Formats: sequence, C-alpha cells, structure tokens
Amino acid sequence: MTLRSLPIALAISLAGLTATAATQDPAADTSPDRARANFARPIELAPDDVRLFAEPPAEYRTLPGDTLRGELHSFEYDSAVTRTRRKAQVYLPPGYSAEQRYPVLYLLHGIGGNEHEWTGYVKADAILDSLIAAKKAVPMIVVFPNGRARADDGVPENPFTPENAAAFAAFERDLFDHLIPAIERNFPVRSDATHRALAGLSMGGGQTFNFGLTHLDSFSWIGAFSAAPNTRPPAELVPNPAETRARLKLLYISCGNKDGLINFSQAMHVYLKQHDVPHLWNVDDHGHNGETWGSNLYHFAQRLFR
Ligand code: FER
Repeated sequence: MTLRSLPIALAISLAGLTATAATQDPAADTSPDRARANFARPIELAPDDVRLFAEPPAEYRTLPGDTLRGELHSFEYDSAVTRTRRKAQVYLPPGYSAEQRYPVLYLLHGIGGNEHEWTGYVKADAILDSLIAAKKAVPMIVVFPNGRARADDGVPENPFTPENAAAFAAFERDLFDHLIPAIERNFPVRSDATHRALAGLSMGGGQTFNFGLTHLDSFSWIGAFSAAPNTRPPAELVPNPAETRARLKLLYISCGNKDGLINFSQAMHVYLKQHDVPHLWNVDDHGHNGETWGSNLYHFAQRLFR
C-alpha cells in the first residue's frame, strides 16, 4: 500500500508521522543499537527521489600523471572550545597564487572520520584537482576540519556514543569562533558569505544543515550528503523560508537510495518543497559510502561560486 493510494486526509496524517519519525536523535540518545536501527529504517522512495545527475566519468578520481595538482597542507589553530591546539587540512588548488583571493569550502567528515576522511578513501583532492584543472570548477581553497570538537578528538573505537555525538554539536562554536578566523588570518580566502561554502557527509551533513541554514550570513552555498540523525528538524532550521530563499545561492542535498538514513534528507526535501525553498535533491543508487560522497562532491563542486 502506498500513501498515494490512501484517502487524502489519512495519507497526510501518515505522511506527517513519517516526517516526525525522521526528526533528529538528540546526541544523548546516541548508541550502537540506535545507529543500527537508524541504518535499518525501511526505505520508501517517493516520486521526487530520483537522480538529478549521472554518475561521474569512471576516471573522475584517478588522475592522469600530467594533471596539474593542488597541494594539501596541515594546519593548526588554538581553540577555546576544546582548550587544545586543533588540526585541519587545507587544500590549495592547482595554479594557486598567494597574490589571489579565493572562495573557500569547509568540508566536514562523518561520525567515524577525521580531517583525513575526505582526502583518504573519498579522494576529494583528486576530484577537485581534475575539475579545477579542466576548468569545470572555480579554483577554491578547501578546509577539511576535525569536526569532533573535544580535547581527545581522535576517532573513537565506538563512535556511537553520546559524548562523540555531543562533540560534533560542539564544533559549531569551534568553527565560527576559532577555525574560520584562523583560516582567514593565514590563507588568502574571501570572507563574505557569497564566497564561503559549507558541506559535509553524514554527521558532517547534519552539521552542515544545522550550522549552515542557521548562519546564512556566513555561508551562501550549502551541501549535505547522506545527512545523519543529528540533523535538526527542518522547521527549526528554516523557520522563515522567504529569508532562506533570498539568501541562499545553492542548497544541494543528496543521499543514496540504499541508505537507511535517507528519511532525514527526504524530510528536508519535502519541507523545502512545501515552502518553496529552491534546492537540488539528488538521489543516487548508492548506500552510505564513499561512492555517493565522491560522486556528489563532483557535482556540487562544479556548481559552487558561480
Ligand atoms: C546514527 C546513525 C548514523 C547516528 C549517527 C550516524 C548520531 C552517523 C553516521 C556517519 O556519520 O557516517 O544513529 O546517531
């Protein structure tokens, strides 16, 4: 039985229930059992839940030897949130010149990752190198933070704990009060919202929704890939759709149709559509893995800062 075959009033109340079931898990509720249940949620695809973009060409993250390469730097900054010196990676694009000023993308990792997740198995730097070298993406600086804002920010053996989830929420103040100012003191990045983007995968996708949609004065370009249950309810993040509509340049949302977490992104898409907030909603054929994250970075990066 599909919702659309039901009498309309019942269908609406069931659709409401589905949306309610997809609202956030507070950090305090995080546990391995809860995560297993979230990943095992039944996947119900609606007519809108389809691909917007084809898979990238097969070689999109294996570079020919003659491709102009960017550079990855390790960066450190002091944080009053963690009371430690924290690490991030910074990508400088092919053809980088310290005399120019660049737009900047902050790209956030998942619950079991750190500042190396995107450049590790997802190969974000290779994806960006080939897009920028081919002039399919605007040259940009990309910051890969460690989004687990606590003194011990290493990858925990069991990431599904309230403490680890709370550290992802605590990253909001670390990002705005410490990391962004430190990047702006040390790299030639442009500092207005129209030249700043925020994106992330899974927990980093939830952080992106939570911090980005509530700080449109800081980020005009937002991308959430396979967002996790830390995503706050859409009505809390977009209480004033007209303002969100006016300030956003791009809101890119993606998820694989084999990912049990898809209902968090579906609920966001449904809310945004109901409230006429333009966004891209790309549902591909992947699960919760690097295939969908690489592919969606490839599509998102080409649309940034244009
Ligand atoms: C959960 C399931 C998945 C959860 C977080 C995740 C906070 C995050 C997954 C990831 O980042 O890959 O229940 O609770």
